[in-house]
Amino acid sequence: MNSISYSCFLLTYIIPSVILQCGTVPNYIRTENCFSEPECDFKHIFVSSDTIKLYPSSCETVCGDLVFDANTDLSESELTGYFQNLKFLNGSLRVELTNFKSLDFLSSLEYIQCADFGLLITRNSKLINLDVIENWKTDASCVWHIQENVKLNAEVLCMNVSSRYELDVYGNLKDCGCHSVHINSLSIPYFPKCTSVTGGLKVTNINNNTKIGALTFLKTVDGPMEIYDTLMTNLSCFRNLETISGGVLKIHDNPNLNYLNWGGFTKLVPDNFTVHIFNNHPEFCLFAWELQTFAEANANISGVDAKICHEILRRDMEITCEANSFDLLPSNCIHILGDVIVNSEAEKTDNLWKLEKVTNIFGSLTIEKTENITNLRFLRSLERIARLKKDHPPLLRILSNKSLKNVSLPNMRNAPYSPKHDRLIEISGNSLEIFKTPDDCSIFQNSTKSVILYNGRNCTEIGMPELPGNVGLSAKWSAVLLFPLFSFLTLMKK
Ligand SMILES: *[C@@H]1O[C@H](CO)[C@@H](O)[C@H](O)[C@H]1NC(C)=O
Ligand SMILES: *[C@@H]1O[C@H](CO)[C@@H](O)[C@H](O)[C@H]1NC(C)=O
Ligand SMILES: *[C@@H]1O[C@H](CO)[C@@H](O)[C@H](O)[C@H]1NC(C)=O
Ligand SMILES: *[C@@H]1O[C@H](CO)[C@@H](O)[C@H](O)[C@H]1NC(C)=O
Ligand SMILES: *[C@@H]1O[C@H](CO)[C@@H](O)[C@H](O)[C@H]1NC(C)=O
Ligand SMILES: *[C@@H]1O[C@H](CO)[C@@H](O)[C@H](O)[C@H]1NC(C)=O
Ligand SMILES: *[C@@H]1O[C@H](CO)[C@@H](O)[C@H](O)[C@H]1NC(C)=O
Ligand SMILES: *[C@@H]1O[C@H](CO)[C@@H](O)[C@H](O)[C@H]1NC(C)=O
Ligand SMILES: *[C@@H]1O[C@H](CO)[C@@H](O)[C@H](O)[C@H]1NC(C)=O
Ligand SMILES: *[C@@H]1O[C@H](CO)[C@@H](O)[C@H](O)[C@H]1NC(C)=O
Ligand SMILES: CC(=O)N[C@H]1CO[C@H](CO)[C@@H](O)[C@@H]1O
Repeated sequence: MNSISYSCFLLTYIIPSVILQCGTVPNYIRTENCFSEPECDFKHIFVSSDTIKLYPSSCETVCGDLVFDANTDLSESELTGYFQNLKFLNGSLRVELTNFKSLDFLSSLEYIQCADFGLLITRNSKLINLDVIENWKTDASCVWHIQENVKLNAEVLCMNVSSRYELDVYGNLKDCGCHSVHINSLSIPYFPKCTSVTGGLKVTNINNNTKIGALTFLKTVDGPMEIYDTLMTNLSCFRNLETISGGVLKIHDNPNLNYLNWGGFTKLVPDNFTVHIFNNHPEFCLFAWELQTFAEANANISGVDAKICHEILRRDMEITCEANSFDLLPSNCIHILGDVIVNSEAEKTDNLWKLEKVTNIFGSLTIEKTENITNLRFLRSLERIARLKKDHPPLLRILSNKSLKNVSLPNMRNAPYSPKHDRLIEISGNSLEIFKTPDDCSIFQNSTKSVILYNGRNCTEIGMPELPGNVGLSAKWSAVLLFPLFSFLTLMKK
């Protein structure tokens, strides 16, 4: 529902008669995709003893909107006769402020298109039975608003309908409880203090005065989680959240949102989790440990639009350093923000040991043109390399080293992790042979869960003769072309 029609509903709550002037209840306009006979149109929208005579009661498909409200001066049994043939309503349905006990007079209805002002059943003070709507279908985009029907127990309905349609249910005798929770500034006062939510959680239309304390009790969310169209500046209300197991996390269109700032947040499941974060505050940033959480879950972050926040001290007190020259790098870094380059200058400083405790690099790691390094023991604690930038060469590159022969990284648990999700490790142009057989390469590839690009070829191609059209071809050609040039230069020197 858009905000204009929303305010219209609010107005109608206060002064029911305003509905007649309310700009969002349209004059009858035949919806474009309504193809029934014109005699099956209902142009009057408001159902009452005056308009019902014009209702096409013999039609199975009716084009038009139906509103039952305080001015509907017909009983349920009177209405049954008129609506017994109605199967397809290509329009919207609103039932508000009526005295109906049930909507059984619409029991042959199967489909509501739900255009314009949606499906809304609110403030019907006598309504106790809505069984009939469990058989209804609507367009997938339709939100089912069922609110403030003080005698209605909507619990079963929540269970049955929520897997198929989005529900906005609150203020009834019983609501959805902790199942399929849809929170906005109107519904949050009714939200029980759930520690766990099933069937997904949506948070929307929260302004900066809304009291959202009830959300701080949440520890687990099972089902997709989405936070959008709010004015929140951070999501610290979710500071006790520990696990999201719905496969999807979407945070978008929150113009003031700068941070997630999710303290206890530790786990995303299952393995193929997808995270979307976009259209928030232009300076929106993730803390490195939040990116680490996504990396540990190997979540797909191709839809994440964010920077890394500059943080001084992590919540877990682990020391985070900015990438710097090896002379200036502190000696006790556990995490490094930025690109780390190990080359012959770095080698000369004799300070590579400063990397020995580093577990995470939030940036990239390049080991290139070193002279005397034979192995990567100085990276023995490294667990992962992760970054948020979308375009970049492989995050881990081992290029043109002279004495390097063993690239073992015993603690690397994640493939290089970025929105590209290509998991590439590039190992090229080193003087010594690093992988002698496809198996040597596969062992490294499997232990790092990555994809190895070794001198332009994949693991299985190692040792195979090069065929025209292979990936290795360009390497071969450049070798052929460079070799005479190289010998020429060496000759010149002589
Ligand atoms: C009613 O709407 C549905 C979905 O938009 C469409 O498939 C169907 O053809 C429409 N029926 C009529 C009679 O226009
Ligand atoms: C709704 O749920 C009840 C109880 O679980 C079940 O008996 C009923 O068949 C369900 N209705 C639909 C339409 O799924
Ligand atoms: C709410 O947010 C708006 C900006 O979106 C801001 O102008 C206003 O001062 C904020 N109000 C409060 C109470 O923080
Ligand atoms: C997070 O937002 C709350 C209001 O929801 C505010 O009181 C708090 O100061 C904010 N914290 C940060 C770190 O911005
Ligand atoms: C990935 O997610 C889809 C649903 O989005 C699910 O059907 C599938 O089983 C999941 N695959 C794995 C390997 O977890
Ligand atoms: C990641 O998610 C996007 C959709 O957001 C999808 O297009 C892409 O294929 C996914 N990538 C992987 C590796 O699953
Ligand atoms: C490599 O070792 C040689 C011989 O010990 C030394 O001359 C050279 O400076 C070293 N290179 C680097 C980059 O440390
Ligand atoms: C490489 O070094 C690791 C220990 O750092 C060792 O376990 C492994 O056997 C070495 N690999 C080769 C091929 O020498
Ligand atoms: C690497 O993993 C693949 C797939 O899981 C497996 O088929 C292969 O045997 C493994 N290779 C080695 C050398 O462990
Ligand atoms: C390796 O490359 C060859 C040739 O490009 C290709 O046929 C093969 O499927 C690749 N293997 C893997 C594991 O990607
Ligand atoms: C610093 C150094 O010696 N780098 C060498 C590393 O290996 C490549 C390829 O064998 C050489 O071209 C570099 O000169």
